[in-house]
Amino acid sequence: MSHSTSTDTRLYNLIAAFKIDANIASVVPFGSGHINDTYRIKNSDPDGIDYLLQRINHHVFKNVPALMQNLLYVTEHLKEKLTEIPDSDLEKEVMTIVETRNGKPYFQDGDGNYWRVFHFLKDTRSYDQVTTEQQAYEGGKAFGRFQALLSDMEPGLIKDTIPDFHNIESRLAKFEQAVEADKVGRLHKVLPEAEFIRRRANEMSEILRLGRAGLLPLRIVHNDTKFNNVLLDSSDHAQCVIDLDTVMPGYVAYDFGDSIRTIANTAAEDEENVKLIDINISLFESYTKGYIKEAIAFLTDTELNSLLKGVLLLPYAQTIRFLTDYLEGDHYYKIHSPDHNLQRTRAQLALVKKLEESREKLGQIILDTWQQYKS
Ligand code: GN1
Ligand code: MG
Repeated sequence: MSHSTSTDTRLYNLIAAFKIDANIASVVPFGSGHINDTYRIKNSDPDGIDYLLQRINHHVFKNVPALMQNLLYVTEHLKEKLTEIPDSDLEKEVMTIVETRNGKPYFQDGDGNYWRVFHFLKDTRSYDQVTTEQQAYEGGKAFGRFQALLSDMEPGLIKDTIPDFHNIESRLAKFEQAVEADKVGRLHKVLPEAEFIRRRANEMSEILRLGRAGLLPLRIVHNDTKFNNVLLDSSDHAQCVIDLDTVMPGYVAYDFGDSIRTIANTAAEDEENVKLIDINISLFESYTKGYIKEAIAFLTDTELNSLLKGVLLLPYAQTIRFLTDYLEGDHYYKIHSPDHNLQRTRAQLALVKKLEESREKLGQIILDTWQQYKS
């Protein structure tokens, strides 16, 4: 194994634990995730396989063996389903997990950190923000199809990797605890934001109530459908859904809402100038078209009606999550400036306001799209 001297030899020792078939040219940090640390392992043979090495954040994902077992089940199921679809390319459309030399899907180092390796998907790209209708449409298709392919998976196989991940009542309770503790003395800076959150608490719990009443089915969903969790090929066609750590039972509206949070926003997730934050209706429409095209295979009427609720809920939940982390002293999300979580909070809050203003228009687009595919 040859490698550049500037690269941490610690990483090379880790890599040696995995069944990697490459002469390594370089190992460099990769991507913009807020939770795990990711590196790309480049093969010196341009035709050989490149790899993705990740340190799994075990403060966030407390049961890594269960998490990796989920990933094995999910990727196997996806591959099985795709073999039934003509022209599928399993290697390109589903993540491939590389096992360790001991046959395990992860490696634990001497410091207790957990590492895993995937095949790197070459000639793909991900975007933090959407710029074209085609990208939005492809994103919708990718997540709709992802849900459709998993819709016949045995839900009991999948363990909760983060319990109550999108449970808004539990998020609100944790937020109130953080307010109460005011551990780092930041509460006085965020009183209007706290008030904004409280005013909407009851309305935003509706998806949970519908679920409890048995009106919304729990399905295996992705739960982290930021647009940068879809890889597109060089001509901007969706190729693979990634970041499967939160694939767990949930409601389809969670995925729809979390996608719209990034896709229809005219600005970045953490935009400092909140005046730039608005809803791009045509990108919303394109995403909705792509999504319903695939999801119509399994979506119930109540689920269809829940999609708009998800559109409001997910940015609202994200506001709470960023603000809670800010109040607790920034232990969950990676931050790039001291008040980053406050900036993120305010940007997501501005997005909720804009979505509230457009809710009727957005609801109509969902219904019209559904009608078009039905007829
Ligand atoms: C985290 O790791 P990343 O950046 O894909 C978070 C999501 C949030 C997102 C906000 C496990 O996702 O839930 O929506 O940041 N993942 C986890 O950008 O908390
Ligand atoms: Mg991600």
